[in-house]
Amino acid sequence: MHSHRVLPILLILVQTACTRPTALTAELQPRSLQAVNLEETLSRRDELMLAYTLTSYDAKNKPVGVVNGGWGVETVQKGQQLDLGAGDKAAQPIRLELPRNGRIVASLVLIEVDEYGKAQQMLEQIRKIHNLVSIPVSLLLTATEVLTPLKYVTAGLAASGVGLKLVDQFDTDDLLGQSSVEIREADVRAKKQDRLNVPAVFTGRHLKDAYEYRLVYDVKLKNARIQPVRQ
Ligand SMILES: [Ca+2]
Ligand SMILES: [Ca+2]
Repeated sequence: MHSHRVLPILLILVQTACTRPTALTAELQPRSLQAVNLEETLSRRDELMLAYTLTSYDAKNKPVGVVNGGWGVETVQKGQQLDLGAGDKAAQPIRLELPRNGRIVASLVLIEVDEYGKAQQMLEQIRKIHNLVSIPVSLLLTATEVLTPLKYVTAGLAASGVGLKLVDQFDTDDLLGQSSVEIREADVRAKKQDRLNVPAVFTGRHLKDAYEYRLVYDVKLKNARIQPVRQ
């Protein structure tokens, strides 16, 4: 007869143990962009877009989630400084849960657009999938070789269903720079670090022009309450 009284209490205990009340969520936010020197000096303006991706891996190093964001197309002149964190030129942040004992890779690419229509088409597609979590295509993201930030971004967009023909547009001519940073859950907990500020300098040559862009982005870690899944 005693077992009837014990059972409900046991059930509650089991439920509590299974439901993790909070989990760490990583948020990627582009902060600022400075056009120190343009890629296209003759026209005196560059048309820019950013594509960025968060990719998460579980404790077994299996890719488990991916989200994408995009910004642009914006025309800039030499010396111009853009605030990407707020205002009418702001870039929208993307968020993804950091798996327990796993990691997240934040990746960004800066593109100088030559085919405006194609770039707009691509950004429209990215806007539709903004912040939607997709299951990554494991094959593309579990390679043993070191992946470039560009590969993370294109794999992320492909996983989210953005047309590969559009993704192919990121040819090397247009790519001004790429940057990645990795956040390991164990490190975050150990150091109690909640924000990573990443300055990236992109330099290179295109024909006779030497360009230089300075991009700052950050990855904030937040405790997010995870809703238990209702059965
Ligand atoms: Ca160009
Ligand atoms: Ca251009």
